[in-house]
Amino acid sequence: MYVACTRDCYDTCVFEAVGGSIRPASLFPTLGFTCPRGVADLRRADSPRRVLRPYVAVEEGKFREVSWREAVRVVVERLRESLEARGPQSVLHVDYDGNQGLLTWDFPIRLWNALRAASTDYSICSSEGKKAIALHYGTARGAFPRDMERFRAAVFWAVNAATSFIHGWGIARRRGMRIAAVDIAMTRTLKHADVPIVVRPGTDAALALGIARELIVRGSVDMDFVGRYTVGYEKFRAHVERFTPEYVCRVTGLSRGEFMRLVDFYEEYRPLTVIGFAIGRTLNGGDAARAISLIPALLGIHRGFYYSNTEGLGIDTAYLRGLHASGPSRIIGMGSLGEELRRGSLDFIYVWNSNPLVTLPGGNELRRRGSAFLVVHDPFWSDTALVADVVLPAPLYLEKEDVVYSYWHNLLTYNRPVRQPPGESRSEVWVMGKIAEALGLKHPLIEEDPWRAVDVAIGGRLAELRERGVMELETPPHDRYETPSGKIEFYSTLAESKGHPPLPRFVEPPGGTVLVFTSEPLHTNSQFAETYGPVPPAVRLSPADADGLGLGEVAVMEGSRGKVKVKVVRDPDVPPGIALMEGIPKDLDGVPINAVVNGEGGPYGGTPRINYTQVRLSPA
Ligand SMILES: Nc1nc2c(c(=O)[nH]1)N[C@H]1C(S)=C(S)[C@@H](COP(=O)(O)OP(=O)(O)OC[C@H]3O[C@@H](n4cnc5c(=O)[nH]c(N)nc54)[C@H](O)[C@@H]3O)O[C@H]1N2
Ligand SMILES: Nc1nc2c(c(=O)[nH]1)N[C@H]1C(S)=C(S)[C@@H](COP(=O)(O)OP(=O)(O)OC[C@H]3O[C@@H](n4cnc5c(=O)[nH]c(N)nc54)[C@H](O)[C@@H]3O)O[C@H]1N2
Ligand code: SF4
Ligand SMILES: [Mo]
Repeated sequence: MYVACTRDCYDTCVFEAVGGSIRPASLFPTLGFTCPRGVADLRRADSPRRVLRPYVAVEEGKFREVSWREAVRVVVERLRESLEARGPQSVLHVDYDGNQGLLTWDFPIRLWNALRAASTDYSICSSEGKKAIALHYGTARGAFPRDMERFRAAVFWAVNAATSFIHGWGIARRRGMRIAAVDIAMTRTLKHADVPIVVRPGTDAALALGIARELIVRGSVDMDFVGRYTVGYEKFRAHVERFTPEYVCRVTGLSRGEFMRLVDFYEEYRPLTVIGFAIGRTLNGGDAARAISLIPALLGIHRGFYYSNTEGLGIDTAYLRGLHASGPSRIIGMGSLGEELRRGSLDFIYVWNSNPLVTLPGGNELRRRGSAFLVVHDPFWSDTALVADVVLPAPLYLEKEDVVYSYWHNLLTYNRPVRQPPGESRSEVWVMGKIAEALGLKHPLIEEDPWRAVDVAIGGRLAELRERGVMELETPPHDRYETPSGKIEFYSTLAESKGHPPLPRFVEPPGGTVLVFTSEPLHTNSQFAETYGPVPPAVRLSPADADGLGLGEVAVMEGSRGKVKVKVVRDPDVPPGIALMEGIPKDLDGVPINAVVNGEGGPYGGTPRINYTQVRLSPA
């Protein structure tokens, strides 16, 4: 029996389950190893921080245990009131990738779409880069893990793969691939790279366009490939003209030697470029993703990048979410939940599979939400659950049946429970059914059997998957491009028709001290505090900056939204002008760091510019 980890993670490890225990499968690409979270999963399931029963708040932070019947009654009474008094636009569902299962995340969205409730734009993580790359390639799908065998080198660009993507990293290392890595600080990933490149935040678009120009100047472009598989090359060539090595080095902070080493690396090894989701969360981030993704096209490599492969799996998540039949009445940017709460436009908020109070810019406003009613369905007492009006217990991925895909590899897994759901925890589909029933909601989206919907979404292969436990999905040919021209569009006609610049652009960042985030090995986003303790609220600064600002061990960090109090770590691996944080901590007073983080969305997919938050640090 197999179980796949459902966390929001590139790797989607597949485990073999034997007699109530799990071990990482020796299947490619899990390769028999996993991360510190995967190792702790079974132990964590028995944590005292689990929500075991439904609760209704009696006052803030104090809860009364209730039956499911009572909890559903309270939820539905309030939901009906909101719908009747202020319409479905006042009802918001906030859900993300806490569990990537089709029945845990996608299918329950149907309830809210059937009601025409407001939805978020799902922009927090990867949508900026996904939409940006699709402007040139039709979709963002790139190389699958098996394709790594075609490459003898890799560039890890804006991805702390040694920490956040251990199997992609592991395959590159085990295969002895040459490695280049581009980041804003000397991360663990860069320390292990043959060619480590440290740039200033938000300048990657200039670097990528400069690499393109230099490859063109050197005559290293595969003109046969360009002729057969691309359009718009001449316009691109003219566009990159201004990205001279001098200009690129000035804005990125690289020496000429470093810049040329990276160009040499591309020219000599024709590497796979792994583009991290983090790129979409900075200034010029969508444009950087566009420009980086076009480098392999110059070198004659079909889809020589990896960003997100979801669109290459043929899974119809829109169908599961019911978007063919009904949809949200309005969409709220994930970076502007705080503003929305302050405007008082929301009356009822239903959260599952995410912990917005900690993970969304301005999400801490959920603590001061006025009369808005908050319901949270989660396996743990998350920070959002702790301030909710109703808390509902959810089973973990090890405790329910589901179908799980990956945004990196092409294995589809049928998860069966390895252990009993504790207490009275009930699945998302079950809760959705109860709410619909109590509302008296009759809608074809609700009436369709969930497993039938899954079967439709995965192309009628559910019976086969059930039998096999795990199966490899077929992936589309690399040289098929879903653009209007059917080719890679250096000059994007899709961008033009959407009013975006047809060629990737670059605007010089303003500078100042920039708060940037990098992932951390013991937590997945806000999860695992109950197992490994809270994420330390430490900001890493260059010793020169810390001394220059006269900082002691604790500093006040102020952004445009407010202030937080953090620990100061002097770290020679961090360049001046950067405040680097590992993970998504709360500050020394328990205020989420996201209280000061930039919520402004990027132009293509709306992803908040979390990694370009201008801050001021002062002694506490
Ligand atoms: N251990 C662990 N693994 C995880 C997660 C976790 O929390 N913990 N989270 C999962 C999730 S949801 C995601 S989205 C991914 C995130 O994983 P990654 O895609 O690796 O993203 P981050 O770790 O946020 O950032 C990667 C690197 O980008 C760098 N960076 C920031 N701004 C810039 C820039 O302007 N230019 C360049 N070149 N680099 C920049 C940061 O310094 C950081 O080291 O990892 C997943 N895997
Ligand atoms: N400052 C800053 N903020 C960031 C980031 C950053 O780098 N810096 N990264 C951003 C990124 S990339 C992402 S993806 C987001 C992630 O933001 P979230 O999606 O909020 O991330 P998680 O912390 O993983 O929270 C998932 C929640 O789902 C719950 N959960 C797990 N399994 C299940 C289940 O089976 N059922 C239900 N009902 N719930 C379940 C968990 O207990 C947890 O409370 O954070 C973003 N926020
Ligand atoms: S969090 Fe990622 S690396 Fe860890 S078990 Fe899950 S999929 Fe694997
Ligand atoms: Mo993410």
